[in-house]
Amino acid sequence: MAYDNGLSLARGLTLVWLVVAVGLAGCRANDCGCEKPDPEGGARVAATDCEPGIGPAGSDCASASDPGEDGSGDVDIEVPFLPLTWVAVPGGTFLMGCSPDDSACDDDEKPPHEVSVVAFEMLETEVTEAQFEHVLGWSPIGPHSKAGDVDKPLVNFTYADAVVFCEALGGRFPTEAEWEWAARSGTSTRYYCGNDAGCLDGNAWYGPNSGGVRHAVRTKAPNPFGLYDMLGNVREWCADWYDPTYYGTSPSDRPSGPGQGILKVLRGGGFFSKSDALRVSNRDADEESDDYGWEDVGFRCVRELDANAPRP
Ligand SMILES: [Ca+2]
Ligand SMILES: [Ca+2]
Repeated sequence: MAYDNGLSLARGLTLVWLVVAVGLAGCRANDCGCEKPDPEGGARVAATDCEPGIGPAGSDCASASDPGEDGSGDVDIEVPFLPLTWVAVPGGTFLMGCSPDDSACDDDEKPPHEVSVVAFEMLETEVTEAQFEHVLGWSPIGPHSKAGDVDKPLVNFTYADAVVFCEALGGRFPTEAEWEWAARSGTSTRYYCGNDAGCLDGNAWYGPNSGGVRHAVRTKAPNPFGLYDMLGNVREWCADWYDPTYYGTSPSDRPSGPGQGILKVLRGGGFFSKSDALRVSNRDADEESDDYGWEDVGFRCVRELDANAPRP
C-alpha cells in the first residue's frame, strides 16, 4: 500500500503531470538529467543528445541546474516532479546478515541472527533533489554539489541536512535492521530479485549498467514491498553507528546499533558498485558528511506508525 504524504497533497497528481509532460514534450523541459522517454512509451532511456547534468546546449535545461544569481545554490523548481510517497512496511522477524550459501559475505555480515522490527513507513524512493527543496524551501545544492534532473536522488549533501529533512516529515533515518528488513521484503536471497547477479539489471542501477552516473528514481523495478532502488543508484544512510562486530552482540528486538562509533552505516550499494556490493546483507560505512563529500550517497526516511511506540 502506498499513499502520499500530507505535505505533498497539492502535488498529488504530479506523477500524472510528469507522465503527461513526458508524453507531450519528448525531452522534458528542464530535463537536465540527460534522459528522455522511450518513444515506445516505456521507461525513460538515456538520451544521446544531452550532456549529463547539463542538458542540451542552449536549451531550457540549463535553468534547472542554474546555481542562482545570488550564488546560494537555490534551484527553482518549476516543473512537475515525483511526489513524496510513503510505503507501509509490515513488522516481522527475519534472519539479518549473510544470506544462506552466500560465499561473498564479509565477516561483518556474520553471524546471521534473528531480528524483529515493528511496522513502519518508508519513503518509496531515495529523496530527490526536487523533493528536498519542496519540503524545506531551500536546497543544499552548492558549488561542490551536483544538480541535474529533479527526479534524481539528492547527493553531495551534508548528513545534518538530511537529518533535518527527515525530521521535517516527522521521520528519521532507518535503523540498519529496518533497512535490511525493508530491502529483503520477505526474501532471503542475496538480492531481493534472486541469488544470481544477472537479475540486477532490471532491478538496480549499478556499475555495469549505470554509465557511472545517478539515474532518476523509480526507473527500475520495485522490490516486493514496493520500494524502489533499495539496491543501487545511491548508497543510503542508516541511523546506526557502524561496528563490524556488532552482529555478534546485537539484541534481537529492534536493534539500533552500537551506542557510539566513528562511522555511520551505509547500505545498498550505488551506481559505482559491483554486484557483490549490492548484496542485501552487504554493510558499508563512512564518516558523517559535514561538507559535500559523496556523489553516490543519498538517503530515504522512515517514520513510525505508532507514535507511542518506544523508539528503537
Ligand atoms: Ca539505493
Ligand atoms: Ca561490505
